[in-house]
Amino acid sequence: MNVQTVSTQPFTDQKPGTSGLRKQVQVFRKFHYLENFVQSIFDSLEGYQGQTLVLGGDGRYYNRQAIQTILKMAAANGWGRVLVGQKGILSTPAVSCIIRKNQAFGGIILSASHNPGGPEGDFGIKYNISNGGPAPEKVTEAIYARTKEIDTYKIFEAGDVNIDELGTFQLSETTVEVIDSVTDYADLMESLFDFDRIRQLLTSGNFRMCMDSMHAVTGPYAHAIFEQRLGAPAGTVMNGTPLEDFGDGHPDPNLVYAHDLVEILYGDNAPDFGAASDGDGDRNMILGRKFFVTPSDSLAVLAANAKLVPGYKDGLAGVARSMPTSAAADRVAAQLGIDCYETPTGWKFFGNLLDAGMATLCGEESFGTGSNHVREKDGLWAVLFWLNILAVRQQSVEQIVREHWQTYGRNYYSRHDYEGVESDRANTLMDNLRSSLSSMKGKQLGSYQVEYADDFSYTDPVDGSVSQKQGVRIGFTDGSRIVFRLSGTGTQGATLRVYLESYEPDVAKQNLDPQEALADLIVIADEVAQIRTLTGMDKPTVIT
Ligand code: VG1
Ligand code: CO
Repeated sequence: MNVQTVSTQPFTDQKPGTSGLRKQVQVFRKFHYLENFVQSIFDSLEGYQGQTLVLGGDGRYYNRQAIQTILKMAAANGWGRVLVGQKGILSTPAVSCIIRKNQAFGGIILSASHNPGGPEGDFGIKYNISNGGPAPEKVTEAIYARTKEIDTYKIFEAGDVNIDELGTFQLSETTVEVIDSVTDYADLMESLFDFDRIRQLLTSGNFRMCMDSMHAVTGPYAHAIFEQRLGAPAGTVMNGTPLEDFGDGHPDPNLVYAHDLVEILYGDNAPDFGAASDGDGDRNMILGRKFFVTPSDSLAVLAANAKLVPGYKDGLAGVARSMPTSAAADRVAAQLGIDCYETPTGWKFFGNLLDAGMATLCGEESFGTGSNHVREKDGLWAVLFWLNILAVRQQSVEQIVREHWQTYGRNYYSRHDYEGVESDRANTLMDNLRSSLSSMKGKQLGSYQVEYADDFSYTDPVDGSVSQKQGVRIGFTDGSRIVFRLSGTGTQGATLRVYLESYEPDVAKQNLDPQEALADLIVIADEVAQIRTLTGMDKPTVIT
């Protein structure tokens, strides 16, 4: 057998962040960099020999090369079978679906999600475990520990596998199956949603939608689901061909980066419904005609309407949201008489709750929503969920959200990002905040009184594991809140995220622009954290 054991030296910077290891492409191309990390994943696992690995990525630059390397390393390390998406394409939720369907041992997803791609952009690698979800912290810590000690990796010497055609190949003892990227996932969607009803809506002539795949991974999925299975007219999906540099775009589905879609939905003769998804297909943005649905509200609306959707008709066991996500879902949960869990940022914290049957729907303010159908957030799933609700309720997106606010009140919400802050300055800002926490309780800030101030710590109710320092929260007596944390997905400098939220039960006051409604809190956030002084920026780089 042609297995080579190659000597290598550890890199010191292979610590996985919120969602896998993300670095600039030029870092990943350093000699042995990718190999070291992949071998560290394998070395930290037990019992995978002879088992199945799922492999695919979002199609960004370096995806194809990385797949060839990983296939040969999987063969050298004794995996039994590797299922790889055709052309190397698999969305994050599709990987989760395929792991579960095939009882695979795990999966490797090549993506830096919403970060830009191309030779000058970013690349990333995530490991998912056998439940289909992101590796929990215990696993990522073990991988990181291994990256600091690794001295050899194993690779099978062979020519490249043709991943462009479906088929089965042998690499040493390992079977490589090139599988269709879309079918399993599309079948799962069809099992959850009322496709007949959605088809009626989309072909009725009275309803138009527009889906922006942002030149990223969901293109083939969206074409197959919306245009083929659901009969929407050709052209419904825009930017539907995955490109290595995402057409020079930033595949982050928000009002800033999904501007093509925003112009259409806010333009003349706008369609009824618009949606966008991110680089690896796990996030979504939902728009109505001239109307934006915040991700926090989206989760709450899905929860409140879940019984209208076949896959959820029996109701929800519970809901879960990440800490910075607004409390809109909590209000729905309270009304439904179910639990609402609050977890740290990152999908990996939902896995145990989903596995234990404690939560059915989960969501994050960062445009991520999902359910127990897989163990990842799922962009197209959220779009289909909305379409199913729209088809049943026969109302506009705006009507549905406004009625929701009438019933539950409105949680005004906004996130302010300060990108590219010098790391030292960002750390100083967080340290200062942390040391001021103990004296903050009871303080009057503007017209707000501090009810609590802490650094969020989470104890997983299933396995008891504790995750500390997950973000500084300042909560006020009227339910308003400011949260500060540093991003764990960036690759250059630091990104400070400031999350602002207030609650408005009065229908007459639910029509403000969130920046206006949150204006006082924005000023307070700057005062307590000295944002402008410490970052040297006078305004956020991105507001969502
Ligand atoms: C961001 C979001 C977080 C999300 C993560 C991965 O993390 O805030 O909610 O889970 O990205 O999403 P951070 O640490 O930068 O705030 V994705 O679509 O990049 O896999
Ligand atoms: Co993503």
